[in-house]
Amino acid sequence: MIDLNRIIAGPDKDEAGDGPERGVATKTRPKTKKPSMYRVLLMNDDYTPMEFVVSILMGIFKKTQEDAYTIMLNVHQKGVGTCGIYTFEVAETKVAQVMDAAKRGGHPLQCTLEKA
Ligand code: TYC
Repeated sequence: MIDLNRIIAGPDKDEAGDGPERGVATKTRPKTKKPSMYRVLLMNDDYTPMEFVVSILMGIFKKTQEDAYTIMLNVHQKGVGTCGIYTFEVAETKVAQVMDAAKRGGHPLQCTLEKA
């Protein structure tokens, strides 16, 4: 049978060992790049109840009650704080879940993400 690849690209090995390599480069490197990570931030405001923020941190960010209270208090005192660091899609989903819960609860709570 006629090998079309040899006709088009030439032999893929330098069989004679006396010339430049020919053929199509097919070397691949394993896909091991680490995904970019994103920090999910919670903003303070004067109206959202502390208990609501704690419930968000427990329900959406899977924090214990103690950790949730600590994070909430940190945001309350400093103005902004980190809820967690995730891949983009996870971070984006959590921000959307917080904003949706805040809207449904009638609270002005704001949540954003930034590159970690
Ligand atoms: N500052 C709010 C209050 O005093 C509580 C609060 C904490 C609101 C954290 C938002 O991200 C927040 N009720």
